[in-house]
Amino acid sequence: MTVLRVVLGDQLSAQLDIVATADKGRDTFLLAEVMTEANYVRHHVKKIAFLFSAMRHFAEALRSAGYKVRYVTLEDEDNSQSLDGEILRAVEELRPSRVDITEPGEWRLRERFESLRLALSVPLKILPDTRFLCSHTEFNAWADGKRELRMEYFYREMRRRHDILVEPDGKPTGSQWNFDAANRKPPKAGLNSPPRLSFRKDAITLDVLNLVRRRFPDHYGRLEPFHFAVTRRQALRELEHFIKHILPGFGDYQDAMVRDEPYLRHSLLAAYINAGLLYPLEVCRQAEIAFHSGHAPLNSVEGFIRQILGWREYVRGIYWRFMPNYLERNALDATEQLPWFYWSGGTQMGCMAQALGHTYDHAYSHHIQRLMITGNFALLAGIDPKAVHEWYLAVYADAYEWVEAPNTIGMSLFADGGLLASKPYAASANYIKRMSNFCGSCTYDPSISVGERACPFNALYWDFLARHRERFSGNRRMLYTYATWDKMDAGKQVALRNQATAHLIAMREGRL
Ligand code: FAD
Ligand code: DLZ
Ligand code: SF4
Repeated sequence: MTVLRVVLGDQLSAQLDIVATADKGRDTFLLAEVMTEANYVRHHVKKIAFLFSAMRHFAEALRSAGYKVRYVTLEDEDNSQSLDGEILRAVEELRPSRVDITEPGEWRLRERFESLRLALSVPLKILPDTRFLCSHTEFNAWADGKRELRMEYFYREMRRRHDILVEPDGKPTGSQWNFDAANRKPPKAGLNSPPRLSFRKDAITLDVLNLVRRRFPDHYGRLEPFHFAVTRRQALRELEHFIKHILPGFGDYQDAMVRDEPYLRHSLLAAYINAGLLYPLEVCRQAEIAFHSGHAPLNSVEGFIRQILGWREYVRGIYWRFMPNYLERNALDATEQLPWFYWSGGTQMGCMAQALGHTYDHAYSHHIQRLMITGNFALLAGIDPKAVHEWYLAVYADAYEWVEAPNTIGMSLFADGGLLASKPYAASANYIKRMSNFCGSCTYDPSISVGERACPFNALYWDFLARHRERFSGNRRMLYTYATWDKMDAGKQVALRNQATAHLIAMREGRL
């Protein structure tokens, strides 16, 4: 039996069964660069370049290991420019007895492959994606019958199941499951990003950069400098660098934001884990070893592992459990158009300009900037969740719908009505002022709520709470906030709400 083995751009993992069970003599791998994947959203040019270069390097690695590979480049004359088109074409030309594919990370593609079955003359087998540490069945078994799903309890079970930071008696290492309280320090003076690795561009990457420059001139983002790892070996060096030099300080300043410092103590590993160059379990194990060897403190290691073993697996579970209608959710009836400054970066709001600038330049901004700056603004301003979702999916090198959509629609915008988060991540300028040094050089003043120099986050925050009073005032975690609102005199409340309307008008007119 000869098998056509399809590998998608975010499945570049030799440990997957699609590779591990291949027959070198008989089977052929298919990898295809196609326009339908490259432009179903206006992907950041760095993301396209990273994936195409990583795909080409992965194909080379397979060839050097003795496998047959059919690699279709974007500019190949006969390229049908869709994944199903390329599978059909390969089946026609190579006449395999079966097509195997690892399940895709997005609902959209799974549907396409289900339809493709009908068009194919040979069977199509969809293999599970075993890189994840919780299968669909395991997630559903955990979630079934629960009134409320919360990441924290899922995470504890994952720690036990994979025996990570768990003592022989089943108790958590350090006697606590979660050290988050220690990980919310505001930035200290001079906090900056330690030096990061930058990888030499070889001929493959240079070719890809030229291709992207030529074929995606109207896509979002700055292409160069381009410093991404594009092979597993390079990604492993990035992991080693992180564990050795950065992980020890990961926890303390996890939530801090600093002007012109996009990375701080974050790992930058999501793009590599999501594309398959690193395995989530090996990343967690390396972090755990760093704790046991005394190299990194527990608040950093536990905090880091929680993001991967907890959040990453949890959001994937939520995505597949609640798709396809998850993308349609709009529990807060948010209908504002996405302001143009999300793409252009042209806003006077200093914090937004910083987060948007990092995003444009690096196809990256760290979690708190995504959640508490760009996400928070979209939440407060009532921007249409679908438009926000499409933006996040396009602009980050690590963005794939299975992970991006729950983070955006659920965590950030509360558009899923609280499926993912127990309360909205809504914050006024107070939070941003405390956790960053952005406000010092801003046109707006974080301590002013009404008037010309009023920071938009203030009135928009109170207006958001007032607008959604019915939904949130009974939430135990928001009682104090509503009590503060209720204590304000009526004149101040009206002034704040009028100011919020003025901010929204300025936003629509591109003056914010
Ligand atoms: P670190 O801060 O170093 O964290 C370590 C690792 O933990 C990450 O590499 C990632 O694999 C994992 N992780 C951390 N937080 C999360 C989370 N909330 N969900 C899932 N995994 C997590 N992450 C993506 O991988 N792709 C996305 O498209 C994406 N979109 C997001 C959109 C919004 C609105 C928000 C608020 C968050 C989003 N995240 C997304 C989660 C998180 O912001 C990124 O994983 C993280 O910023 C990537 O940078 P890093 O590798 O330096 O992460
Ligand atoms: C994101 C992406 C891009 C930009 N291009 C390709 C491509 O040309 N070929 C391919 O196989 N995959 C690509 N991808 C990744 C897919 O979109 C990804 O497999 C789905 O988003 C599912 O996670
Ligand atoms: Fe952002 Fe407001 Fe601070 Fe300016 S003053 S940086 S808009 S929080």
